[in-house]
Amino acid sequence: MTDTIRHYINGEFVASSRTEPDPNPSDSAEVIAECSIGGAADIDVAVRAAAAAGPAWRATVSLERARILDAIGTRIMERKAELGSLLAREEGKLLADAIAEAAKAGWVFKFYAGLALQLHGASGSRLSTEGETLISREPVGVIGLIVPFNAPLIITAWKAAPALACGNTVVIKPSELAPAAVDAMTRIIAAVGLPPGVFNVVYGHGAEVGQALVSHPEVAGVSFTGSEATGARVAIAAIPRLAKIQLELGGKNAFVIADDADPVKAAKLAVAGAFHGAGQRCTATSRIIILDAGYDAVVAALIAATKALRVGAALDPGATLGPLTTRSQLERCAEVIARATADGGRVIATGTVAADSKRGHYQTPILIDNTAADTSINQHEIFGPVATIIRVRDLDEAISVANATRFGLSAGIATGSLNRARLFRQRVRAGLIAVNQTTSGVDLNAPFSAMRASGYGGAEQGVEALHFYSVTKTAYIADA
Ligand code: TXE
Repeated sequence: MTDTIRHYINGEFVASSRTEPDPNPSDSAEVIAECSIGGAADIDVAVRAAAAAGPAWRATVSLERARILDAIGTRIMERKAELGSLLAREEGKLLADAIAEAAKAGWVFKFYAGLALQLHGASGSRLSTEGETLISREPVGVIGLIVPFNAPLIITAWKAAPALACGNTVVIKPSELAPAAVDAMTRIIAAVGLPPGVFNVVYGHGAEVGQALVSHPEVAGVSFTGSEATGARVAIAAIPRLAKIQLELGGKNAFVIADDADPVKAAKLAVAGAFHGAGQRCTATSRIIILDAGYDAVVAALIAATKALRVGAALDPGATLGPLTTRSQLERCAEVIARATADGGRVIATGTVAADSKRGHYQTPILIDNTAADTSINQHEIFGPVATIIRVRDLDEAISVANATRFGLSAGIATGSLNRARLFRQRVRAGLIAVNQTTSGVDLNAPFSAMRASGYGGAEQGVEALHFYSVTKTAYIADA
C-alpha cells in the first residue's frame, strides 16, 4: 500500500481527493508515494491559519522559539538516514549526499535556534535633542515559501527556520517533483509541537498552488527558489501588493584553471563541481575556462576524470552520480548537446552508465570542448551533467569570459597564486567565489549571495537571512 502524502494545515494532516504518484527516477516503475494535489482553496485555508497563529507566535518568547527550533534540528539529525533514503529515492541524488543534506537541514534549524536568541536591535541618544533612539526588528507576517526539487530538505530548512526564528508564520509549497522527503520532515516538525498554524505545507502544481500562494493578499513575503522564468512570475504576482520577495534563481557558473594550477587537482575540482549531483545544482560548474599555457595537460586530466565517472541508481554504492530527476531534463540535455555540436563543439569525454536507461533517467556526464563563450550552451543554464571547455589567452580574458553571462551566482578558480586569487575575487561578478575548491558546496552560516540574474531581494542563509524575514522599527523616545 503506497503512502499518501497529505497537506499539513493548521496542525492537521489533510488529504486531497486528487493525488499524483511520486516516481523514483532511478527506476520510474517504482512509486514512492501518492501525493495530495491541492488547490487555491487549500492555500486560502493555510494562509488564514498562518495569519491567525501569527500574533501568538510573534509574542512567543525567543527562548521558547529557540527551544522548538533546536528540538526540530535534533530530531531531523536523528532521522537523517530515513530522510536521506526518501530523498535519494525520489530526487535521484546519491544516498550519501541525501543523508548529508538531511543532516545539514538539521543543523540549519539548530543554527537559527541560536540566532532566535540574538534578535537584538540597537539604541542610542538622539542627535540634536533630549531622548533616545531604539531600533528593533519585527516579524514580517505570513511568509510563502516556494521550494524547488533539487535540494528540498535543505532549502525548506534554510527558508523556514529563519522565518520562524524571527516570529513569522509560514506556508510552504514544495516542488511536485520531490514531496516525500519534505512530508517526512513535516511529520518530524509536527511531532515536536509547533503551535497549530505556525508551519503549514500545501502540495500541488506551481501554476495553481504556487501561484495562489504568492498572489494571496495576506501573504506579506515570498521566498522563492527555482528557475528564472518562474521567479519572474512570482515577482509579478507579489510586487503589486508590495509583498517582500526573495528570489534564488539559476546560474551559469565558471571554473577557471590557471596555468600555475596542478592540472590533475584542478581537473578533479572542475569535474566534481560539474557532475556531482548530476549537475542539478544551481552552483554547479558548467563552464571550464582554461588558460592557453598548460591547456593540453588540463584537458587530458579533465578527460581522465570524466571517463572515471559512473552513473548509477541513487542507492547504488558504486555510483558517482545518480539519475536526473525528470525525463524532460534528459530530453533537455540531448537538445543542448545537439545544439552545442552544431555550433562547433566536440564531445571529448563521457562517463559510463551502469544502470538500465530504460528504467531510469540516466544521463552520462558529457564534456564538450571547442565552444565559444557566446554560444547558447555557454549562456543558458542546463541543470544537468553537461560541462563545456572555453580556451582563453590569459587571466584577464578568463575573467571577462566568466563575467560574460547574465548570471552571477558562483565562480571558481584553481591557482597557486594569491595575487591571481585576489584579482579573481575582486573582479568576478558572482555572489559566491571558490578558490581551489568546487563552485558548489556552501556553508550554512555564510550568505548564499547571488548577483545579477541569479538572485533578487537579499541573500539566504547565515545571519543575513534575518534581514529578509524581519522588518526594522525605529522609535524616538523622549520624556514627557
Ligand atoms: O524550478 P521551477 P525547478 C533553479 C535551478 C533550476 C530550477 C530547478 O537553477 O533552474 O531551480 O528547479 C513552483 N508560482 N534553482 O525545476 O520550475 C514549482 O512548483 C509559484 C536555483 O523545480 O521554477 C516549484 O515548487 N510557484 C536555486 C518551484 O516553483 C511556482 C537552487 C520551482 O519550480 C510557479 C535550486 C508559479 N507560477 C534550483 N510555477 C538557487 N539559486 O539557489 C512553478 N512554481
